[in-house]
Amino acid sequence: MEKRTFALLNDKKRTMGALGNHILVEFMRCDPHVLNDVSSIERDMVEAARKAGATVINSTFHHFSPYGVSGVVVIEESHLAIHTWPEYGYAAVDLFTCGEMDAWISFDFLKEAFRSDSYSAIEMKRGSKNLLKRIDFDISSSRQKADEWVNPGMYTRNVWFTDKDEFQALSLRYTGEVYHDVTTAYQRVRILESPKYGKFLALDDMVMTTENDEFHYHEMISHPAIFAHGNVKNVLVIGGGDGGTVREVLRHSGIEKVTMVEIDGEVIKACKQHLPDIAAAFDDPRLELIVGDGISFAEQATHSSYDLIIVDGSDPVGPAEGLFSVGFYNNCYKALKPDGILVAQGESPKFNEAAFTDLHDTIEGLFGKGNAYVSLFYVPTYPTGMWSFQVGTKASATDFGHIDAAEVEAFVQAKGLKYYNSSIHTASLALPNFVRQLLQRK
Ligand code: SPD
Repeated sequence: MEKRTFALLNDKKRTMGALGNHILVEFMRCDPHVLNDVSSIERDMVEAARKAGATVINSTFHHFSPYGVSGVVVIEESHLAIHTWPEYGYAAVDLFTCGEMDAWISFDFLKEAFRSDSYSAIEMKRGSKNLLKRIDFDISSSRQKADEWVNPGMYTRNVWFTDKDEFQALSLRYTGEVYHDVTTAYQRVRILESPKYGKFLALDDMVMTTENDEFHYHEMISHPAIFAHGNVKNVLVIGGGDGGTVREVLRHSGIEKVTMVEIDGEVIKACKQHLPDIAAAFDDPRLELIVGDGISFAEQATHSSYDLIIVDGSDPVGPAEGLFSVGFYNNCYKALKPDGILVAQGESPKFNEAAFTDLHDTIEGLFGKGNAYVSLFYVPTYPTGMWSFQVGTKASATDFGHIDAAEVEAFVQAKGLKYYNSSIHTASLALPNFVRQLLQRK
């Protein structure tokens, strides 16, 4: 039941006889997820100001760990400020305005945005002119100073996108630009922008790929397996909706067919529109693009049909959870030709140790001891920066570490690769002792 309380401490005429008008708002019983999402709160606060006709000057918002957001939107008419306690479903909001702006419009907008069904507000005049005396003072010297102080290159927004678990996080400062924000049946699909890493794709609150470091991931998920196999023609990619993986696979002229199965068409749409350099190969005639469930696809796939299966899924929460199950990998195993190779997004040995080791056990269990490999590489925009691909080779004769170095280097030069080369191929299989111990812990 919606509950509201309002108290008007002053007369209705907003700033009559006063310098400003202040509405102190209590939003209760709000959606805690909304109250913990720094980017959507900033967007809503800015929008609330605009809806009331304010001119927005600037905004700064901060996410506290583990939860809570504070922020302020500076407007020509004064400011809107907030602090949230998601764990209580509560937000304290100040709407401070000068002039004729109607901040109740902002109030109504935020009430809907935070999904608050219990709220109260107190409106009061600030700076009663009866009590104040106007002072004439010379402002020319301060104008001069202001000109000296202004730093036109200064970046004043301080908004951070945080990809985290309970204990650690990776934050990217972002510009506040929201290029795409759609919630599908599977996840929230966003394209945001970071000054350091360019535009990036975020699924729910996880960074998937950024313009400036995507090549680390996409080169390493594709080329090592293709070179280790030596004769890949038919490839299945599960996931990979941003298109980076198929772009890299299709660089190889020997590839005859790639089937890509992505569950969420919105990811493909968003990336085609906003990350065209990553989603660059969707028109390649060798690609069959299926929007559908990769888990069912693998279940129904013809046995012994693929040279290479790549699982380019997100983290094991939400729609990608099934991409970490034994049943799914068993179906992939069957769909591989007798000399086929499987490469899977393998999580991080420093961030999600359980998912990392469980996947290794699954692959080793299906492909056999000695046929399960871990390749480590670095992605600056994933939590901890250390990430893995996990590999299973169906034929024991295939040594994943063995490549024709001259052939790899010629390819690297011809295609202008930025991460993968023949030395990286070998080096990525060298594991630190703590990772070896993790894998041998049983
Ligand atoms: N924590 C991030 C794991 C992301 C895996 N997939 C990224 C998709 C890039 N094509």
